[in-house]
Amino acid sequence: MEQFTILLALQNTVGWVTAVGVIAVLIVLYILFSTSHKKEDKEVAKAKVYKVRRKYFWGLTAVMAIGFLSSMAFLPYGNQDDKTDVTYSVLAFQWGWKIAEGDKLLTESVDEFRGANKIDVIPGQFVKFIVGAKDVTHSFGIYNEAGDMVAQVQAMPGYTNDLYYHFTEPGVYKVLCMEYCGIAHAMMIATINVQGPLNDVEETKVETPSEELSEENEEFKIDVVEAENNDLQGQL
Ligand SMILES: [Cu+2]
Repeated sequence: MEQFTILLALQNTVGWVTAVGVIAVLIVLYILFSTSHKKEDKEVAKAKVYKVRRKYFWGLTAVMAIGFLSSMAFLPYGNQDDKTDVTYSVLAFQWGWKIAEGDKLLTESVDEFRGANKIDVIPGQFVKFIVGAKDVTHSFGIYNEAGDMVAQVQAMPGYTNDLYYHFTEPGVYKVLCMEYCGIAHAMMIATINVQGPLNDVEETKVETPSEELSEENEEFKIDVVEAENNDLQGQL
C-alpha cells in the first residue's frame, strides 16, 4: 500500500512538472510573439523559443528518466515466486479447464497434459497459476462466492501467463472463461475449493441425556449425527 502511495506521489509530481513546463513555454511564446512585430524580430524570437524548447525537452527527459529509474525499485510486482506456497498449471481448451499441481505446463505438451476441473486450496495460501491454452485464446477468471472477479489472466495457445492470487478468504471460487471462444464458452467452469482442513471445523457437542437411552432415542441420536455430517459435507 505504501509503495502505491509513493508511485501515485511520483506520478503526481511528474504531472505537475509537465504542466508547469508547458505553461512556462506558452508564456515565453506569448511574450516573444506579442513584443516582436517586425519580420526579422519574429525570426529571432522563433530561434529563442526553439532554444528554450530544446532545453526544456532535454531537462524534462532527464527528470523523467531519473524518476522512472528510481521508482522501479518501488514496483510492487517483484519476488512473487518467493511468496508462492503452491503452483498450479492451468490448461484452457474448448470447452473446459485442466488444472494440475506443479509447473507441468512448462515441460509437457498440451496433448499430454492431464488435470482436473476442481482443486482444493488451503485458506491463506499464496497460489501461482501458470496458465495456457490448447486451441484458441481463452481467459482465466477467478470469481469469489459473492460473484466478484478477484483475478484474471489471458490463456493463450503457445504461451503461458503467470497469475498470482492470495486466497485469504475461504469459500468456493469459480473459474470462468472471460474470452468468447465458441458455442460452449459458458460451460467452461472449474472450481477452486478454499476450505480449512476437517479438524478446523468447530466440533458440535451432541448432548447425551443422563438417563439411559431407549432404543428410540438411540435411533434419534444417530439421525442427528448423520444430519450434522451432511451439513459438514454441504459446507465442504
Ligand atoms: Cu474459453
